[in-house]
Amino acid sequence: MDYQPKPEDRFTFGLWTVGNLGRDPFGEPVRDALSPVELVHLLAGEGAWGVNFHDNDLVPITATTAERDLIVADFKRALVDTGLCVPMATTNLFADPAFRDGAFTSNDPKVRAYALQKTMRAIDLGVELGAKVYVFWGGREGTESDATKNTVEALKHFREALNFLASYCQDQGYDLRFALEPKPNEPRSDIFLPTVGAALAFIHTLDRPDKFGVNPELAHEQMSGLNFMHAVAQAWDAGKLFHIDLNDQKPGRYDQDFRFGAESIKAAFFLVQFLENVGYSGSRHFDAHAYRTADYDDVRAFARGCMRTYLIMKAKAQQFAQDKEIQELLQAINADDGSMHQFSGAYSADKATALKAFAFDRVALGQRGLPYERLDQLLIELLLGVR
Ligand code: GCO
Ligand code: MN
Ligand code: MN
Repeated sequence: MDYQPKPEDRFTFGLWTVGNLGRDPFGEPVRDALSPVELVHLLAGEGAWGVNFHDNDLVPITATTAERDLIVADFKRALVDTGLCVPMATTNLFADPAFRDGAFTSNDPKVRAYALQKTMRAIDLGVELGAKVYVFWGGREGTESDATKNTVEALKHFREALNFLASYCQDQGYDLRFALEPKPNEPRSDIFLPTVGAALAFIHTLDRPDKFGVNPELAHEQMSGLNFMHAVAQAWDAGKLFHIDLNDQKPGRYDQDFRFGAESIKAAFFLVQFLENVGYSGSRHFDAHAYRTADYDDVRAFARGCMRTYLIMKAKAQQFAQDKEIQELLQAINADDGSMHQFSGAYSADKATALKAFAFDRVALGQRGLPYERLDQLLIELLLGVR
C-alpha cells in the first residue's frame, strides 16, 4: 500500500497549521512566513484536499477593503490552480488585544459587539470561498479569576452571540452549519464549554440547535484527560459531529498540537476505526503544528505524516475487521443466545413483571470468561506490525 492521500480522504489543514512560525511563550518565530498562496501550493503538493482559515490568516486585521479584494482574488486563483477547496472557515477572536478578556463573553459590550461585527464579516469571507462549516473556538472565552466574570452572564452572552449569528446566516441565505470547538484551558486559565460534552449540552439551549454541532479536537480532550473517541462517538450519536480537529498530545500537558498519531497510537487507531466504521463523511482536518525545530522541508514531512498515519490506521482498521482470530473473539464476547430478548427493547408492564420474577444465575454471570487481555494483545501486535 502506498498510503497516498486522495481527494476522497477529505484531508484538510488550516493555513495556521503549516503556516505556523514556531513562536512559543519562550521563543520568537523560527520560520519565515509563507504567503497564503504559497501555503495552498505547499498543501496541494502533499496531497491535501482542502484548506481552512481564520479571517486574519488570509486578510490581515489592518487590511483596507482594496487590499482585502486583491488578497482574496490571489487566493481564489491559487485554489483554482491547485484544485483545493475551502470546506471550513473561522474567526480569529483571540489574537488582538481587544479580545484579551474574551470576545462574545467579554465583560465589555463594545468588545462583544465588535466580535459580532468581525464574525459576520469573516462568515461573509468564508462563504465567498465556499465554506460549508463555520467553527467557533472560544479560545479567549473564559477567565483567570472567577472574581472577574459572572459565569451565567457569560454563557448568556455566548448564547446571544451564537443565536444572532445563526439568524444573520439565515437572513443572508447562507448554507452554513456551525461547529463549537471545546477546549479546557490555554490561552485562558479556564475556558467556558471545556469539553465536547459541555458543548453538546449547550447547543440545546440555543434557538436553532439543528444548525449547531461540534468540532472535537483530539488534543483538547486529552488535555482534560478524557477519551477522545468516546467524545467523538457521543457527538456522532447525537448527530452533531460536524467537523473534527486531528492532532496529538501527551495527556495533561500544555496544548502541544503534535502531528496526528505522533504520541497516542492506540487512541489514534480507535478514532480512525470509529470514523471509518460509522462512515463519517466530513473533513479530516489536521489542526497541528510541526515541531519548532522544523524547516519547511520538515513542515512538508509533518503534513505528509499526518495524512499517512491516518491512512495507515485506516488500513489497520480494515485488517482488524478481517482478522479471523480477533473477529472470533469479538463474536464470543458479544454472543447472544436470545434468551433475554423477552426483556429487551421498550418498556411494558408485562415485561417489567416478568423481569422482576426471573431467576438469574448471578454466580455464573460473575464467572464468565472475558478474554479482553487476549483481544487487546492481538490489537497491539496488529498495530506493532507483527500480525
Ligand atoms: C487551538 C485551537 C484552534 C482552533 C482554530 C479554529 O487550540 O488553538 O485548536 O487551532 O481550532 O482557531 O477555530
Ligand atoms: Mn487546539
Ligand atoms: Mn482546533
